[in-house]
Amino acid sequence: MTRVDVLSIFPELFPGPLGAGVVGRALERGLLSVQAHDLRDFTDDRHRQVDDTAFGGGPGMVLKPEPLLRAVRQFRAADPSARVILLSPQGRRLTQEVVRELAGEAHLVLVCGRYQGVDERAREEIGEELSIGDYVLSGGELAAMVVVEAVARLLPGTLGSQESLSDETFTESGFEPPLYTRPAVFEGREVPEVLRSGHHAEIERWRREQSREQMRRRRPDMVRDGATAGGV
Ligand code: 4GX
Repeated sequence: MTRVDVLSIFPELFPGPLGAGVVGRALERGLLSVQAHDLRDFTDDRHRQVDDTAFGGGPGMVLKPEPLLRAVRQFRAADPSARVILLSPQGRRLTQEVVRELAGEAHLVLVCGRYQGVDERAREEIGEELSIGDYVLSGGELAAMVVVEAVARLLPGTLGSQESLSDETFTESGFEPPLYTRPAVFEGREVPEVLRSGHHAEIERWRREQSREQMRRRRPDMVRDGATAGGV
């Protein structure tokens, strides 16, 4: 993934937190570009209206199909290989496996809904939905940022890309082994001897055991005999 276009009624939220740290550096170095577009720029009425009430009644507003699809069609026409994804609690769950898949795409278009959701016809035409988890946000923008952050750290030249190239299955899953830095003794609590031994093979083995043990205890669903599930 080298290019991300985001469609939102709050484009000013970007780059936001993506401007700092590993992703911020990738943006600065031009390894990645994130461009936010204002959905209102794709309206054609005086009031630049992006939402309307729901047929059938009920509370809340719905994003109108015309501006959304005008934007999405324009992105697709400019780049037929662009992968267009709607952030939605009803989407496929984002896992590290999905993150790796998306890192292999050249161009993502992330569509951020607001309100009660988007018109079903727009949703159908977009075709792909992704959820960052089973909870309800008030808009797709933070979810889009989560996707970009997770994917960007796998891009060549970033820290996460080093990790994913190694076979450190457990650390890539987020189950870091216990980490220690100086001092060797803190308030009477010592750093495990093996880490100070200088025996790299033993250290590696200890770290794997620790990561696996933590995963077994806290996320047994991610452990399969000898391997890990959940996409890592
Ligand atoms: N993971 N939300 C989107 C509005 C909406 C609803 C349906 C499209 C279809 C969320 C999540 C999330 C709240 C973003 C509802 N847009 N997005 N918004 N969880 O909760 O991605």
